[in-house]
Amino acid sequence: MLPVMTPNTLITVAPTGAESDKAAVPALPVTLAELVATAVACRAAGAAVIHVHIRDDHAQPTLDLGRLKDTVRALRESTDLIVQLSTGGAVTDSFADRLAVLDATPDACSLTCGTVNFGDEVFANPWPFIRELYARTKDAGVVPEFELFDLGQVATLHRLLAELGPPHGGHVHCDLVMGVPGGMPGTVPALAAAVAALPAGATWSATGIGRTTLPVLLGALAAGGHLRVGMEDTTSFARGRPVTGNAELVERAAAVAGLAQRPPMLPDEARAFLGVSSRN
Ligand code: KMH
Ligand code: ZN
Repeated sequence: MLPVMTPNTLITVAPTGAESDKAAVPALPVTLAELVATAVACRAAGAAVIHVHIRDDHAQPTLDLGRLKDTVRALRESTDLIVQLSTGGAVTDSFADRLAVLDATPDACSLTCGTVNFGDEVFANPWPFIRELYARTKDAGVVPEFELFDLGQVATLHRLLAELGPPHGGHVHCDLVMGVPGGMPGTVPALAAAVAALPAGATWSATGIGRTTLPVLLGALAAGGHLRVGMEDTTSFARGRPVTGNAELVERAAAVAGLAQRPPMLPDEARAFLGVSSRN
């Protein structure tokens, strides 16, 4: 029997997030210029997708539509990365604003499949919102990435696909977000349980928050999965050593993927893999 070929590694960078404070984390990219510079560096280091949250003039998270459109345009002008906008935003964002993110016409978007405790907060994703957002991704021709913070969210993903059918592009790709206080832990048993429960044919990435970053990265590669890294998920490179920039997290992920004989996918390869149409 021929060995099963495991594809090259899709690396997504999540450079900013909505939670870290610029004053506490000076290397966090919060302006458009900082985001573009980060995107260019991360593309050179091996990223194929960028998961984008933006900030306002005071470095606070925002879903301002004009800024989102400017961001999508600037990222497309300066890189060939797949631009994935966050529809999760910050825990304080309204459902209406989160739905309107699609009007910025990204290539892809995140789509979280359930409500989860999020530290002392709640990241709210009730079923009617999930359903509406998914329906709109199909209408808008935006490829969703299903964000799964817990095992129960995998069940909701099955329900979504059963009721509304496959996503735009036809391929189901998930991201396991592990180690959020309130979600599934960033451990190999939790990773294995979540992967075993995914829909047939789905592919997946994983990211571990904070100190679970490295165990999740190593476990995901060993299990044939893909990687998300970035300062949205960790601001420490090693114990006592802050991250100096997103590119070093991508470089490390690319190096380990290379050691695993699964080097990083280029953006064009990632477009074909995820069902994202090419730009021209
Ligand atoms: N900032 C979190 C509340 C996403 O981007 O879709 C939600 C989040 C998920 O980061
Ligand atoms: Zn996010």
